Amino acid sequence: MTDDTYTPPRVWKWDAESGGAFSQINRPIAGPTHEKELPVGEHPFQVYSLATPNGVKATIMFEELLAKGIKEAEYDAWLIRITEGEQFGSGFVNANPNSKIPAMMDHTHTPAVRVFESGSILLYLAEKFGEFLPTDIVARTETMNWLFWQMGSAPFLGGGFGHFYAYAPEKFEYPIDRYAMEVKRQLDVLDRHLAESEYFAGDEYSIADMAIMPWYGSLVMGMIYDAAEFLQVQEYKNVQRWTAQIYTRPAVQRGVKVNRTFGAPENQLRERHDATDFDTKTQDKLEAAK
Ligand SMILES: N[C@@H](CCC(=O)N[C@@H](CS)C(=O)NCC(=O)O)C(=O)O
Repeated sequence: MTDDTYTPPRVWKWDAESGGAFSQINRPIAGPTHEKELPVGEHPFQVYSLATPNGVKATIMFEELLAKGIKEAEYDAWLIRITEGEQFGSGFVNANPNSKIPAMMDHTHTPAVRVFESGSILLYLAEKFGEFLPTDIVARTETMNWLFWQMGSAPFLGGGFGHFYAYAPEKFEYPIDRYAMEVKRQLDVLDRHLAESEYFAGDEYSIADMAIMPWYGSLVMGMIYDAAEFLQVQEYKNVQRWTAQIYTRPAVQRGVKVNRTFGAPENQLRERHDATDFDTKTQDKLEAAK
């Protein structure tokens, strides 16, 4: 133990100046901070998101459905800048009372149905269109096992490891060590399963793969937290094989660009309202960056 260990007071108080990458938006209370309606485009589905690992699960699913020729899955994707507190606008809070991206409205119903939590969005669309969720009870259950595994496990990667390794204002050995151990254990869980199985639910690509790839695939590709060497991600050969297989799918390549505001300009499509946006608007970004 070091000299600067913390003794919690009897009652926790909100210190708005606590620092760290998200200190400006973190609050101990829910609900809206300001009035702001959400925009609504012309398509049946309206997505409100940002291209974080949670956000791209939804846009990957839409692009996969469209790639199958399902025109009814057309969508508008609007940008929600979470570092600017746009998730606390009244319209967004109506779509997701938890103020987290991604959120979605299905306007094929009157009134429109709200869908929040990335896992709920994936399941809703899979059931609505009868795709990427096996009907056989064994394969369907295995899909759900891994879908729910992702929802329960990724907070240890993002909120635990990622927060203390990359975002916290100071580095402390205890939390980094604890969460590095847990993330390596999780990677080993995935690696052992993928040694036996092509995809998470067997030989069919499913919503479980779409949920897990943006977190654990991005981690083993060194795309999040700059932690590839620290976690020795090259050891997880089966996760590497599966990631390469998924990441090269054209629909995945499109989905990860939607609502992206960071990284290479040619990979940023801030809003998506039409399939041709990928050709024109990302190209504009490339030109602007020259
Ligand atoms: N369990 C949620 C997690 C969503 C989530 O944590 N979203 C983050 C971005 S990756 C967010 O919106 N953060 C804004 C905030 O915390 O205020 C899901 O899977 O949809």
